Amino acid sequence: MSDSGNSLFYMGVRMPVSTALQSVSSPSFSEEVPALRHDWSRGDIAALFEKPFMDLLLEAQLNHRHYFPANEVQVSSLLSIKTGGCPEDCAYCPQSAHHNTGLPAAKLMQVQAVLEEAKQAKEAGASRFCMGGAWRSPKDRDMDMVVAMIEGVRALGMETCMTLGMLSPEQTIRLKEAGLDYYNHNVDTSPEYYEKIISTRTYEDRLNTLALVRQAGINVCSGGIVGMGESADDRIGMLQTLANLPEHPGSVPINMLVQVEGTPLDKTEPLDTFDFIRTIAVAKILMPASVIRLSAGRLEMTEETQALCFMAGASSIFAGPKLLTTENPDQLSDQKLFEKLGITPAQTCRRPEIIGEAVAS
Ligand code: SAM
Ligand code: DTB
Ligand code: SF4
Repeated sequence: MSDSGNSLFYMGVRMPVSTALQSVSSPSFSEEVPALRHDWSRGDIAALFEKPFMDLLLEAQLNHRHYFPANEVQVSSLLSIKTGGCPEDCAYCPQSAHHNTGLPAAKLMQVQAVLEEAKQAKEAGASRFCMGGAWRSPKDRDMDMVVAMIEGVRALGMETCMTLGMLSPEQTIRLKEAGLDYYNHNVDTSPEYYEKIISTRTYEDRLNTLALVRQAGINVCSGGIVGMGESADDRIGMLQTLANLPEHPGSVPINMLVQVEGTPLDKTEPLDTFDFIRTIAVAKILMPASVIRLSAGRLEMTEETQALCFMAGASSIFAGPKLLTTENPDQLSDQKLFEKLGITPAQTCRRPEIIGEAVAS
Protein backbone atom coordinates (compact mmCIF):
# COMPACT_ATOMS: atom_id res chain seq x y z
CA MET A 1 0.00 0.00 0.00
CA SER A 2 1.00 3.59 -0.50
CA ASP A 3 1.57 6.29 2.07
CA SER A 4 -2.03 5.98 3.25
CA GLY A 5 -0.87 3.40 5.85
CA ASN A 6 -2.26 5.30 8.82
CA SER A 7 -4.04 8.22 7.27
CA LEU A 8 -7.29 8.77 5.47
CA PHE A 9 -9.27 11.45 3.66
CA TYR A 10 -11.56 13.51 5.88
CA MET A 11 -13.06 16.94 5.15
CA GLY A 12 -11.19 16.94 1.84
CA VAL A 13 -7.74 16.52 3.39
CA ARG A 14 -5.58 13.55 4.26
CA MET A 15 -5.10 13.33 8.01
CA PRO A 16 -3.95 10.76 10.54
CA VAL A 17 -6.63 8.16 11.17
CA SER A 18 -6.59 8.99 14.88
CA THR A 19 -7.49 12.63 14.16
CA ALA A 20 -10.24 11.66 11.74
CA LEU A 21 -11.62 9.12 14.19
CA GLN A 22 -11.73 11.70 16.99
CA SER A 23 -13.75 13.87 14.62
CA VAL A 24 -16.33 11.13 14.19
CA SER A 25 -16.15 10.15 17.90
CA SER A 26 -15.52 6.51 17.20
CA PRO A 27 -12.49 5.18 18.99
CA SER A 28 -13.47 1.58 18.30
CA PHE A 29 -12.42 1.37 14.64
CA SER A 30 -9.05 0.19 13.44
CA GLU A 31 -6.40 2.50 12.03
CA GLU A 32 -5.15 -0.34 9.81
CA VAL A 33 -5.66 0.01 6.09
CA PRO A 34 -8.25 -2.66 5.32
CA ALA A 35 -6.52 -5.57 3.58
CA LEU A 36 -7.83 -6.88 0.28
CA ARG A 37 -9.11 -10.36 1.14
CA HIS A 38 -10.30 -13.04 -1.27
CA ASP A 39 -11.33 -15.71 1.22
CA TRP A 40 -14.64 -14.44 2.54
CA SER A 41 -16.99 -17.10 3.89
CA ARG A 42 -20.75 -16.66 3.80
CA GLY A 43 -20.64 -16.56 7.62
CA ASP A 44 -18.19 -13.63 7.55
CA ILE A 45 -20.45 -11.75 5.17
CA ALA A 46 -23.64 -12.59 7.07
CA ALA A 47 -22.01 -11.18 10.23
CA LEU A 48 -21.42 -7.87 8.42
CA PHE A 49 -25.06 -7.71 7.32
CA GLU A 50 -26.13 -8.27 10.94
CA LYS A 51 -24.20 -5.30 12.35
CA PRO A 52 -26.15 -2.33 13.65
CA PHE A 53 -26.91 -0.09 10.66
CA MET A 54 -24.93 2.92 11.91
CA ASP A 55 -21.86 0.84 12.75
CA LEU A 56 -21.99 -0.78 9.32
CA LEU A 57 -22.21 2.56 7.50
CA LEU A 58 -19.45 4.14 9.56
CA GLU A 59 -17.12 1.19 8.97
CA ALA A 60 -17.87 1.24 5.24
CA GLN A 61 -17.23 4.99 5.00
CA LEU A 62 -13.98 4.75 6.94
CA ASN A 63 -12.85 1.85 4.72
CA HIS A 64 -13.73 3.96 1.69
CA ARG A 65 -11.61 6.89 2.93
CA HIS A 66 -8.55 4.72 3.29
CA TYR A 67 -8.56 4.35 -0.49
CA PHE A 68 -10.48 7.31 -1.94
CA PRO A 69 -10.91 11.05 -1.38
CA ALA A 70 -14.05 11.81 0.64
CA ASN A 71 -17.08 13.50 -0.87
CA GLU A 72 -16.24 12.69 -4.48
CA VAL A 73 -18.54 10.73 -6.75
CA GLN A 74 -17.57 9.69 -10.27
CA VAL A 75 -20.14 10.14 -13.02
CA SER A 76 -20.61 7.71 -15.90
CA SER A 77 -23.04 7.94 -18.78
CA LEU A 78 -24.77 5.02 -20.48
CA LEU A 79 -25.81 4.45 -24.08
CA SER A 80 -27.54 1.47 -25.62
CA ILE A 81 -25.63 0.99 -28.88
CA LYS A 82 -27.71 -2.04 -29.89
CA THR A 83 -31.17 -2.30 -28.41
CA GLY A 84 -33.68 -5.11 -27.85
CA GLY A 85 -34.29 -8.45 -29.57
CA CYS A 86 -31.80 -10.24 -27.32
CA PRO A 87 -31.89 -14.07 -27.50
CA GLU A 88 -31.15 -14.44 -23.75
CA ASP A 89 -34.08 -14.83 -21.33
CA CYS A 90 -32.89 -12.76 -18.33
CA ALA A 91 -36.06 -12.35 -16.28
CA TYR A 92 -35.28 -8.77 -15.29
CA CYS A 93 -34.44 -7.41 -18.72
CA PRO A 94 -36.72 -5.35 -20.97
CA GLN A 95 -34.47 -6.17 -23.95
CA SER A 96 -35.01 -9.92 -23.99
CA ALA A 97 -36.87 -11.23 -27.06
CA HIS A 98 -38.52 -13.74 -24.69
CA HIS A 99 -40.59 -10.99 -23.00
CA ASN A 100 -43.23 -8.74 -24.49
CA THR A 101 -42.26 -5.32 -23.21
CA GLY A 102 -43.17 -3.32 -26.32
CA LEU A 103 -39.58 -2.12 -26.67
CA PRO A 104 -38.70 -1.60 -30.34
CA ALA A 105 -35.49 -3.37 -31.35
CA ALA A 106 -32.78 -1.38 -33.14
CA LYS A 107 -29.64 -2.39 -35.03
CA LEU A 108 -26.10 -1.49 -33.98
CA MET A 109 -25.79 2.33 -34.03
CA GLN A 110 -23.51 4.12 -36.47
CA VAL A 111 -20.14 5.13 -35.00
CA GLN A 112 -20.66 8.85 -35.63
CA ALA A 113 -24.01 8.85 -33.82
CA VAL A 114 -22.40 7.16 -30.81
CA LEU A 115 -19.62 9.75 -30.74
CA GLU A 116 -22.18 12.60 -30.81
CA GLU A 117 -23.85 11.10 -27.73
CA ALA A 118 -20.48 10.71 -26.01
CA LYS A 119 -19.63 14.39 -26.65
CA GLN A 120 -22.91 15.47 -25.10
CA ALA A 121 -22.31 13.22 -22.09
CA LYS A 122 -18.86 14.75 -21.63
CA GLU A 123 -20.29 18.26 -21.80
CA ALA A 124 -22.83 17.22 -19.16
CA GLY A 125 -19.96 16.17 -16.85
CA ALA A 126 -19.50 12.43 -17.43
CA SER A 127 -15.92 11.13 -17.26
CA ARG A 128 -16.74 7.63 -18.49
CA PHE A 129 -18.92 6.52 -21.39
CA CYS A 130 -20.47 3.05 -21.07
CA MET A 131 -21.85 1.40 -24.20
CA GLY A 132 -24.24 -1.54 -23.92
CA GLY A 133 -25.28 -4.09 -26.53
CA ALA A 134 -28.30 -6.38 -26.18
CA TRP A 135 -26.39 -9.45 -27.32
CA ARG A 136 -25.68 -12.91 -25.94
CA SER A 137 -22.28 -12.22 -27.47
CA PRO A 138 -21.15 -9.87 -30.23
CA LYS A 139 -20.73 -11.20 -33.77
CA ASP A 140 -17.21 -10.97 -35.18
CA ARG A 141 -18.60 -8.82 -38.01
CA ASP A 142 -19.68 -6.19 -35.42
CA MET A 143 -16.21 -5.84 -33.93
CA ASP A 144 -14.84 -3.26 -36.41
CA MET A 145 -17.59 -0.81 -35.45
CA VAL A 146 -17.22 -1.56 -31.75
CA VAL A 147 -13.47 -0.90 -31.99
CA ALA A 148 -14.09 2.39 -33.84
CA MET A 149 -16.49 3.45 -31.07
CA ILE A 150 -13.89 2.75 -28.37
CA GLU A 151 -11.18 4.63 -30.26
CA GLY A 152 -13.49 7.56 -30.96
CA VAL A 153 -14.69 7.92 -27.38
CA ARG A 154 -11.13 7.70 -26.05
CA ALA A 155 -10.10 10.43 -28.49
CA LEU A 156 -12.67 12.66 -26.76
CA GLY A 157 -10.71 12.20 -23.54
CA MET A 158 -13.27 9.95 -21.84
CA GLU A 159 -12.82 6.56 -20.19
CA THR A 160 -14.57 3.78 -22.09
CA CYS A 161 -16.66 0.86 -20.88
CA MET A 162 -18.45 -1.76 -22.97
CA THR A 163 -20.98 -4.41 -22.00
CA LEU A 164 -21.68 -6.74 -24.91
CA GLY A 165 -22.32 -10.15 -23.33
CA MET A 166 -20.02 -13.18 -23.56
CA LEU A 167 -16.73 -12.73 -25.40
CA SER A 168 -14.41 -15.06 -27.30
CA PRO A 169 -10.67 -14.84 -26.50
CA GLU A 170 -10.06 -13.13 -29.88
CA GLN A 171 -12.78 -10.54 -29.28
CA THR A 172 -11.40 -9.81 -25.82
CA ILE A 173 -7.96 -9.14 -27.26
CA ARG A 174 -9.40 -6.82 -29.92
CA LEU A 175 -11.14 -4.81 -27.19
CA LYS A 176 -7.90 -4.57 -25.23
CA GLU A 177 -5.95 -3.50 -28.32
CA ALA A 178 -8.57 -0.83 -29.04
CA GLY A 179 -7.79 0.61 -25.61
CA LEU A 180 -11.00 -0.35 -23.80
CA ASP A 181 -10.72 0.76 -20.16
CA TYR A 182 -13.48 -1.35 -18.56
CA TYR A 183 -15.66 -4.31 -19.51
CA ASN A 184 -18.95 -4.65 -17.64
CA HIS A 185 -20.21 -8.18 -17.11
CA ASN A 186 -22.40 -8.69 -14.06
CA VAL A 187 -22.73 -11.92 -12.08
CA ASP A 188 -26.18 -10.50 -11.22
CA THR A 189 -27.01 -12.75 -8.23
CA SER A 190 -25.86 -15.81 -6.28
CA PRO A 191 -24.85 -19.03 -8.09
CA GLU A 192 -27.96 -20.76 -6.65
CA TYR A 193 -30.49 -18.12 -7.67
CA TYR A 194 -28.98 -17.60 -11.14
CA GLU A 195 -30.91 -20.45 -12.80
CA LYS A 196 -34.21 -19.02 -11.51
CA ILE A 197 -33.42 -15.77 -13.36
CA ILE A 198 -31.70 -16.93 -16.56
CA SER A 199 -31.93 -20.31 -18.32
CA THR A 200 -30.03 -19.54 -21.54
CA ARG A 201 -26.54 -19.36 -19.98
CA THR A 202 -24.83 -20.49 -16.81
CA TYR A 203 -23.00 -18.80 -13.95
CA GLU A 204 -19.87 -20.55 -15.22
CA ASP A 205 -20.28 -18.84 -18.62
CA ARG A 206 -20.30 -15.51 -16.82
CA LEU A 207 -17.19 -16.32 -14.77
CA ASN A 208 -15.37 -17.53 -17.91
CA THR A 209 -15.85 -14.18 -19.68
CA LEU A 210 -14.75 -12.34 -16.54
CA ALA A 211 -11.56 -14.43 -16.51
CA LEU A 212 -10.85 -13.63 -20.18
CA VAL A 213 -11.32 -9.91 -19.52
CA ARG A 214 -9.11 -9.98 -16.43
CA GLN A 215 -6.40 -11.99 -18.19
CA ALA A 216 -6.41 -9.57 -21.13
CA GLY A 217 -5.65 -6.74 -18.70
CA ILE A 218 -8.96 -4.91 -19.18
CA ASN A 219 -10.36 -3.50 -15.93
CA VAL A 220 -13.32 -5.54 -14.75
CA CYS A 221 -16.67 -3.96 -13.92
CA SER A 222 -18.90 -6.57 -12.32
CA GLY A 223 -21.78 -6.41 -9.90
CA GLY A 224 -25.40 -7.43 -9.78
CA ILE A 225 -29.05 -6.70 -9.20
CA VAL A 226 -30.99 -6.84 -5.95
CA GLY A 227 -34.75 -6.68 -5.46
CA MET A 228 -35.35 -9.68 -7.76
CA GLY A 229 -37.10 -11.69 -5.02
CA GLU A 230 -33.78 -13.20 -3.93
CA SER A 231 -33.10 -14.22 -0.33
CA ALA A 232 -30.67 -12.50 2.03
CA ASP A 233 -28.36 -15.49 1.48
CA ASP A 234 -28.46 -14.85 -2.28
CA ARG A 235 -27.26 -11.28 -1.73
CA ILE A 236 -24.50 -12.69 0.47
CA GLY A 237 -23.64 -15.27 -2.22
CA MET A 238 -23.46 -12.63 -4.94
CA LEU A 239 -21.08 -10.47 -2.92
CA GLN A 240 -19.04 -13.54 -1.97
CA THR A 241 -18.54 -14.40 -5.65
CA LEU A 242 -17.38 -10.87 -6.45
CA ALA A 243 -15.12 -10.48 -3.42
CA ASN A 244 -13.47 -13.87 -3.89
CA LEU A 245 -12.56 -13.37 -7.55
CA PRO A 246 -8.77 -13.52 -8.08
CA GLU A 247 -8.82 -9.69 -8.20
CA HIS A 248 -11.62 -7.49 -6.92
CA PRO A 249 -13.42 -5.85 -9.85
CA GLY A 250 -12.31 -2.21 -10.23
CA SER A 251 -16.00 -1.21 -10.44
CA VAL A 252 -18.88 -2.94 -8.72
CA PRO A 253 -22.30 -1.75 -9.91
CA ILE A 254 -25.12 -2.51 -7.49
CA ASN A 255 -28.43 -2.22 -9.33
CA MET A 256 -31.85 -2.06 -7.72
CA LEU A 257 -34.18 -3.92 -10.08
CA VAL A 258 -36.01 -1.54 -12.39
CA GLN A 259 -39.37 -3.25 -12.79
CA VAL A 260 -40.56 -3.26 -16.39
CA GLU A 261 -44.04 -4.32 -17.50
CA GLY A 262 -43.90 -7.51 -19.56
CA THR A 263 -40.83 -8.93 -17.79
CA PRO A 264 -41.35 -11.91 -15.44
CA LEU A 265 -39.98 -9.85 -12.54
CA ASP A 266 -42.46 -7.01 -12.88
CA LYS A 267 -44.43 -6.54 -9.65
CA THR A 268 -41.83 -8.34 -7.53
CA GLU A 269 -42.04 -7.35 -3.84
CA PRO A 270 -39.57 -4.44 -3.59
CA LEU A 271 -36.49 -4.87 -1.44
CA ASP A 272 -36.47 -2.96 1.85
CA THR A 273 -34.45 0.22 1.36
CA PHE A 274 -32.22 -0.47 4.36
CA ASP A 275 -31.35 -3.90 2.96
CA PHE A 276 -30.30 -2.18 -0.28
CA ILE A 277 -28.09 0.32 1.58
CA ARG A 278 -26.63 -2.51 3.65
CA THR A 279 -25.74 -4.37 0.43
CA ILE A 280 -23.74 -1.33 -0.71
CA ALA A 281 -21.99 -1.00 2.66
CA VAL A 282 -21.07 -4.68 2.79
CA ALA A 283 -19.77 -4.54 -0.79
CA LYS A 284 -17.50 -1.64 0.24
CA ILE A 285 -16.20 -3.47 3.30
CA LEU A 286 -15.49 -6.64 1.29
CA MET A 287 -13.87 -4.71 -1.61
CA PRO A 288 -12.63 -1.46 -0.05
CA ALA A 289 -10.39 -0.44 -2.96
CA SER A 290 -13.14 -0.95 -5.55
CA VAL A 291 -15.53 1.71 -6.74
CA ILE A 292 -19.06 0.74 -5.74
CA ARG A 293 -21.57 2.20 -8.19
CA LEU A 294 -25.07 3.16 -7.11
CA SER A 295 -26.40 1.96 -10.42
CA ALA A 296 -29.93 1.36 -11.80
CA GLY A 297 -32.99 2.18 -9.71
CA ARG A 298 -32.14 5.72 -8.51
CA LEU A 299 -35.30 7.20 -10.04
CA GLU A 300 -37.37 5.29 -7.49
CA MET A 301 -35.08 6.33 -4.57
CA THR A 302 -35.45 9.40 -2.39
CA GLU A 303 -32.56 11.84 -2.08
CA GLU A 304 -32.12 10.62 1.49
CA THR A 305 -31.74 7.00 0.36
CA GLN A 306 -29.12 8.02 -2.19
CA ALA A 307 -27.28 10.06 0.47
CA LEU A 308 -27.15 6.98 2.72
CA CYS A 309 -25.81 4.94 -0.21
CA PHE A 310 -22.96 7.47 -0.59
CA MET A 311 -22.37 7.26 3.16
CA ALA A 312 -22.24 3.46 2.75
CA GLY A 313 -19.37 3.88 0.29
CA ALA A 314 -21.00 4.22 -3.12
CA SER A 315 -18.82 6.62 -5.10
CA SER A 316 -20.11 6.44 -8.65
CA ILE A 317 -23.43 6.89 -10.45
CA PHE A 318 -24.89 6.70 -13.91
CA ALA A 319 -26.07 10.17 -14.86
CA GLY A 320 -28.29 11.32 -17.70
CA PRO A 321 -32.02 10.93 -18.29
CA LYS A 322 -31.72 7.37 -19.58
CA LEU A 323 -29.99 4.19 -18.45
CA LEU A 324 -30.06 1.74 -21.37
CA THR A 325 -33.79 1.68 -22.06
CA THR A 326 -35.35 2.95 -18.82
CA GLU A 327 -35.43 6.36 -17.18
CA ASN A 328 -32.89 7.82 -14.79
CA PRO A 329 -32.90 11.08 -12.78
CA ASP A 330 -32.16 14.15 -14.93
CA GLN A 331 -28.92 16.10 -14.75
CA LEU A 332 -30.39 19.02 -12.80
CA SER A 333 -31.75 16.88 -9.97
CA ASP A 334 -28.38 15.11 -9.63
CA GLN A 335 -26.56 18.46 -9.62
CA LYS A 336 -28.86 19.72 -6.87
CA LEU A 337 -28.34 16.57 -4.83
CA PHE A 338 -24.54 16.85 -5.14
CA GLU A 339 -24.76 20.50 -4.01
CA LYS A 340 -26.94 19.64 -1.02
CA LEU A 341 -24.49 16.93 0.04
CA GLY A 342 -21.26 18.82 -0.70
CA ILE A 343 -20.26 16.17 -3.24
CA THR A 344 -18.07 17.00 -6.23
CA PRO A 345 -17.74 14.90 -9.38
CA ALA A 346 -14.52 12.83 -9.44
CA GLN A 347 -12.52 12.83 -12.64
CA THR A 348 -11.87 9.10 -12.51
CA CYS A 349 -13.12 6.27 -10.40
CA ARG A 350 -10.07 4.08 -10.95
CA ARG A 351 -8.96 2.54 -7.74
CA PRO A 352 -5.63 3.80 -6.40
CA GLU A 353 -3.61 0.68 -7.16
CA ILE A 354 -4.67 0.82 -10.79
CA ILE A 355 -3.48 4.43 -11.08
CA GLY A 356 -0.10 3.26 -9.75
CA GLU A 357 -0.21 0.16 -11.99
CA ALA A 358 0.78 -1.93 -8.99
CA VAL A 359 -2.21 -4.15 -8.44
CA ALA A 360 -2.19 -5.12 -4.80
CA SER A 361 -4.46 -8.12 -4.61
N1 SAM B 1 -26.25 -8.09 -22.86
C1 SAM B 1 -25.16 -7.78 -22.04
C2 SAM B 1 -25.13 -8.56 -20.76
O1 SAM B 1 -26.16 -9.06 -20.35
O2 SAM B 1 -24.06 -8.64 -20.17
C3 SAM B 1 -25.03 -6.31 -21.73
C4 SAM B 1 -26.24 -5.48 -21.46
S1 SAM B 1 -27.15 -5.89 -19.99
C5 SAM B 1 -28.61 -4.93 -20.19
C6 SAM B 1 -26.21 -5.14 -18.69
C7 SAM B 1 -26.71 -5.31 -17.29
O3 SAM B 1 -27.83 -4.47 -17.05
C8 SAM B 1 -27.21 -6.67 -16.87
O4 SAM B 1 -26.18 -7.55 -16.56
C9 SAM B 1 -28.03 -6.36 -15.64
O5 SAM B 1 -27.22 -6.47 -14.48
C10 SAM B 1 -28.44 -4.91 -15.85
N2 SAM B 1 -29.90 -4.79 -16.01
C11 SAM B 1 -30.63 -5.17 -17.08
N3 SAM B 1 -31.93 -4.96 -16.86
C12 SAM B 1 -32.05 -4.41 -15.62
C13 SAM B 1 -33.15 -4.00 -14.84
N4 SAM B 1 -34.40 -4.09 -15.27
N5 SAM B 1 -32.90 -3.50 -13.61
C14 SAM B 1 -31.62 -3.42 -13.15
N6 SAM B 1 -30.54 -3.80 -13.85
C15 SAM B 1 -30.75 -4.31 -15.08
C1 DTB C 1 -25.05 -2.10 -14.88
O1 DTB C 1 -24.70 -2.81 -13.92
N1 DTB C 1 -26.20 -1.42 -14.95
C2 DTB C 1 -26.33 -0.75 -16.19
C3 DTB C 1 -24.97 -1.04 -16.88
N2 DTB C 1 -24.34 -1.94 -15.97
C4 DTB C 1 -24.92 -1.52 -18.26
C5 DTB C 1 -27.54 -1.13 -16.95
C6 DTB C 1 -28.82 -0.88 -16.20
C7 DTB C 1 -29.96 -1.21 -17.09
C8 DTB C 1 -31.28 -0.91 -16.48
C9 DTB C 1 -32.41 -1.28 -17.37
C10 DTB C 1 -32.43 -0.55 -18.66
O2 DTB C 1 -32.33 0.70 -18.69
O3 DTB C 1 -32.64 -1.19 -19.71
FE1 SF4 D 1 -29.77 -9.74 -23.24
FE2 SF4 D 1 -28.09 -8.60 -21.52
FE3 SF4 D 1 -30.75 -8.16 -21.35
FE4 SF4 D 1 -29.80 -10.56 -20.71
S1 SF4 D 1 -29.34 -8.62 -19.66
S2 SF4 D 1 -31.58 -10.15 -22.02
S3 SF4 D 1 -28.10 -10.75 -22.14
S4 SF4 D 1 -29.42 -7.55 -22.99
